[in-house]
Amino acid sequence: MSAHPPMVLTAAMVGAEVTREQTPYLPITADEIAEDAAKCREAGAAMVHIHVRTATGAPSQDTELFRAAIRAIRKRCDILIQVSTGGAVGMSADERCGPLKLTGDDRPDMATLSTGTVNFGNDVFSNPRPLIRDIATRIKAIGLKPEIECFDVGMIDEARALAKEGFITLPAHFDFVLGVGGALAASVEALDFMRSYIPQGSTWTCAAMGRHQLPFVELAAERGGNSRVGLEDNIYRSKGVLAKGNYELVAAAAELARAKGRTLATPQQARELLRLS
Ligand code: KMH
Ligand code: ZN
Repeated sequence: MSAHPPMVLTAAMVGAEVTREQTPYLPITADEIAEDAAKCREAGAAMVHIHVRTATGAPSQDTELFRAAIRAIRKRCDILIQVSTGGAVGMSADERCGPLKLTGDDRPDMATLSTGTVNFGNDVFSNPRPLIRDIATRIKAIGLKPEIECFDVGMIDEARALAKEGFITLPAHFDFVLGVGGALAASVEALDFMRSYIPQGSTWTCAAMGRHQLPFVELAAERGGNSRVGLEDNIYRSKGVLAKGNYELVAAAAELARAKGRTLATPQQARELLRLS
C-alpha cells in the first residue's frame, strides 16, 4: 500500500477539439455526457472536467448547455464537476465564462484557469494577463477554487503573481498539461520540474496528451500526484484502438494507479484533498 494520499482521477470528457469524425464515442449531449460521467464515477473517477457542444457538435461555452449537462450529471451520480473556462481557441473572455454564470444548485464544483498564452498545435491559446485576471475574478466571485492549467513552466510563476495580487490563494491546485503541440513536452523531466516548482503545500494533477496519457498516470501514481485522462486529451485505449467512452480510459487509469499501490479518492475525499468549498 502506498504512503501517498488517495489519487484524484479526473475525466476530461469532451474538450473543444475532438470531433465525432475522429471518434464516434465522444459524448455531446447532456444525456450522453451524464451517462458516461456515471460510468467514469463507477470506474474510479472523482471529478469530471467538462466542455459542452451544440447540437451539431460545435464547441460552446453556453451557460444553458452547461446547466443541462450539470443537472444531468448530478441526477445520475455524485461526481465533482469542473467546468472549462478555456473553451476553444478564439473565444472571448465573456464567451469562455458562460459556465461561471451558474450559481445555487447549478454551480459547478471547480473551474479551470489557464495562466498564460501558449502555442496550441497550429493555433494560439491566448491568455493575456488582463484576461487571466478577469477570469480569475469571475471564478472567485462565485466562490470557486480554480484548477490552474499550466501548459508551460512560466504559468506557475504567473500563479504566484496572481496570488500576490489577491486573485487566487495559495496553496493552489495545479494541472500540468503536458504534450500539447508547441508547448511543454510530456517528459519525465518536465513533470518532475513542474511538481518541484509549485508553491509549497499545493496539489497537482497531470494531464498528458495522446499516447502519453496512460503512462503518465503511472508516473503520477508513483509520485503521489493526481491524474487526468479522457477523450479531450486522448481518444485511444491502446495503439489504434479507440476508447469506447471516457469510462474505459478511467478504468485503465484506475488499474494502473492501483497497481502502484494507490487508492482512488471518492468525490468527498477529492473535495477535502483539493480544499474545495
Ligand atoms: N481547448 C483549449 C484551447 C480548459 O479547458 O480550461 C483550452 C482548454 C483549457 O481546454
Ligand atoms: Zn478542457
